[in-house]
Amino acid sequence: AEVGLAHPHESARLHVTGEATYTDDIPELQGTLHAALGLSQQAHARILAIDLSAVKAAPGVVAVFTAQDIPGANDCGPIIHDDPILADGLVQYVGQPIFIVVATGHDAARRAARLAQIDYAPLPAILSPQAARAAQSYVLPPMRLVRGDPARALLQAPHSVKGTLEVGGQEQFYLEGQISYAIPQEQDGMHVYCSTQHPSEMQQVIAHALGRSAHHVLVECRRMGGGFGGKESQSAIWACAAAVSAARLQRPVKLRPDRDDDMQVSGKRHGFYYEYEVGYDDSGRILAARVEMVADAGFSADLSGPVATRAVCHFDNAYFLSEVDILALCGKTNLQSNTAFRGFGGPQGAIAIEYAIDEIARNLGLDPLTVRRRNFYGKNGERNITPYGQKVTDNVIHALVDALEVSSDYQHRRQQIAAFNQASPILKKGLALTPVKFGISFNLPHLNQAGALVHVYLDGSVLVNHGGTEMGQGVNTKVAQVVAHTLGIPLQQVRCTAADTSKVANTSATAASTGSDLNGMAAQDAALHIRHKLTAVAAAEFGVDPAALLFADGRVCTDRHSISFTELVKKAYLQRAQLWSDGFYATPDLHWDTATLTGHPFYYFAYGAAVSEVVIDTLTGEWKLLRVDALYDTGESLNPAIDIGQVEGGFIQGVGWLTTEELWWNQDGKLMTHSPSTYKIPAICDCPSDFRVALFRNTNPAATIHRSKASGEPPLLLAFSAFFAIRDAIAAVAEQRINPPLKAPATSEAILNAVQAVQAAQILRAMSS
Ligand code: MTE
Ligand code: LUZ
Ligand code: MOS
Repeated sequence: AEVGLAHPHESARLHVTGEATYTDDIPELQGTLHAALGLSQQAHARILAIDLSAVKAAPGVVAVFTAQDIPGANDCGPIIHDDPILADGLVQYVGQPIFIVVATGHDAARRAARLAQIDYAPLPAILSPQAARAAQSYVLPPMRLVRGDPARALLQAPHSVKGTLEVGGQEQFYLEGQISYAIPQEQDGMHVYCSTQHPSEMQQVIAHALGRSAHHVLVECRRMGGGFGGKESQSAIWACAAAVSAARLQRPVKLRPDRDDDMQVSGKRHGFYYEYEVGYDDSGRILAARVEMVADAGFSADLSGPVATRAVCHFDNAYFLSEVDILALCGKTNLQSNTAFRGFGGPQGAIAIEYAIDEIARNLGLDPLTVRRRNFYGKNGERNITPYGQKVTDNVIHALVDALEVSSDYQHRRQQIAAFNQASPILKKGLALTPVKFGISFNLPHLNQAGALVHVYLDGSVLVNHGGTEMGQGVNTKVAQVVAHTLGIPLQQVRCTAADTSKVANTSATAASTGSDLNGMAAQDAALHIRHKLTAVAAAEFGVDPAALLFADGRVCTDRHSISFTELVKKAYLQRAQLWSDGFYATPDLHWDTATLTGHPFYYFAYGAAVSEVVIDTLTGEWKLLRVDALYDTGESLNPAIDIGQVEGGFIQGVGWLTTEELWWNQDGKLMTHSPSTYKIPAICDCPSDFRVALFRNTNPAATIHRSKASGEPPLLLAFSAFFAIRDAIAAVAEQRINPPLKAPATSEAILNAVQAVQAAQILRAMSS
């Protein structure tokens, strides 16, 4: 049995020795040229004139291309076609590419790109989701989901909380930046090595930009040094620019932006602004909820539609909301076009209800864990319909949270922290347990499909190609385990190759945490076809019923016969049996009505919970994460080592989003935090020294690959516990129950502001009483 074992990642050795080949490590062909992009210096302006003479005259420059030089369509948008490759007459954000410069060397191209003289006529710029809402500036129509009579229920509720919340965006900060290397082939062919989560879409947009057919374009990706959603659609601009240059010059062209350009050009997680109102009873049970969420979509639609849909479908998180009114708006701003980032709107949807629940608990003087529990989806088939109409039939949140409460020693530590805070005027500790329920499947049903190709060679070795891309998350390891298991051979006998559009066609992005679910199933399907052929050969050979055959440990046996897998393969070949096969999978039972925002968008839910303990310094706003206990539901894990890594990584990435990672644009709309010197992702010193991650033992009632569950995105939401632990610590500065007005990211500055706001509110209350 190769599935369920903690095998190391197939590239683990290569990652740590530095031998793993990323796109930039592919040996360059002779004659390779290097491109850089010339970027807009204005947030919103008409381009009056472009003078590129100094760029063209710069040392090493071979060519300069503008929008007019694109042979096909000047468009690389994933769904709505409002994303030009190069700005044509109008710029819509600081950093928008206007021209491509191609030179003999990487540095020469970068230096030359700075020399353009561009005359702009500035237009008014919208730089925040609130400003977009005020101006009614949207990239897509509003989405609204209403169930019951929330307005009446809000009026009738004995209590309510009402407020606003701001949650910032997040840069994906993949360690390997965006990169494409385009190599022209004979007869209009174009081979593009691209660091992308979505080779098929890159193939399509490149063909479109070149005015050629998809069969002319081959996109290949062996691995990414991280994607995190940032290479789902946002790899397109680089892929198209490299391919257009290569096609025009008939020479290989590589485009590898430096980090500053990467961050200025590409979209990030959507920041959100919320207005919420939640009615509740004396026990803390929610009676009605209303929220208006404004996403900062940036200048174009990109994936904002599905992101907003996922936000709508995750506002409930783990809670039953009977009367609810959710309005999601995609604000059009003059900023980078925001895009996929781990969680894909789910974290932004769920944090709003958690924020309100935290306030309800404080208002009632209850432990937030008590209020959370009172609102969970029902255990026994009651209170189990989501606002979008899908029934929650696999709920494990009660058992999971009960287990975590005990294993984390929650109640005892709650008392210890209260005692600590009593005795400590400056340092305050906080504790929070937060749950996660996350829907697994692309919320657009048709994307939930995958293909695979499995070859068995005559020496018994197996080569697998599938529609997924490897970004460090371990999809190749898991898929290889599935194939090895199906054929009953050791994992070392199976190898996965690079994602390649010429092997599996029309793949979906490796996204929505579905990579192993979908491609594991497709590869299993292919391997089963081959196993059936081998079964027929062995059954005839042994003169037994095919059902009596067992494939295990590299052999095919009955209780009286045995042949090695490799011997059997040779026999099958001599009998002219097909020893390779394709495989396909489409997730069953999914439907979604975009008009009413209802249906059955998710095949199943993944659950988890985490407890974080923090200490803050109320004089400086500095803080530290002291201990984290996380429990995550991976069903029958395909690979517990990889899944624990996903939980740890997702958690810490979520902590970065909610604490240190602050995107900051100046008043002209220029992103000033465009490198690691100013944009602070978590480092090892930000990780809790006591970090306990466990997998919740469980089986997936949905018929997923070996009853496993996805682990890519949902653990990011476990970081809510760190944010609410900080809020808990801030609240401890006041004797009364005051809700700290904490925004995300809760930087030290934001923490200090909230501490002072609570102190001021306390003084006011003392004066008025
Ligand atoms: N883990 C690593 N190491 N690197 C990544 O880029 N991306 C995340 C998650 N885990 C990512 C990662 C995101 S956004 C998604 S959608 C899933 O992995 C995609 O892979 P999967 O569907 O195979 O889990
Ligand atoms: N839906 C989703 C999507 O849930 N996750 C995604 O990554 C995605 N990407 C494109 C379109 N819909
Ligand atoms: Mo992940 S945001 O779905 O690439």
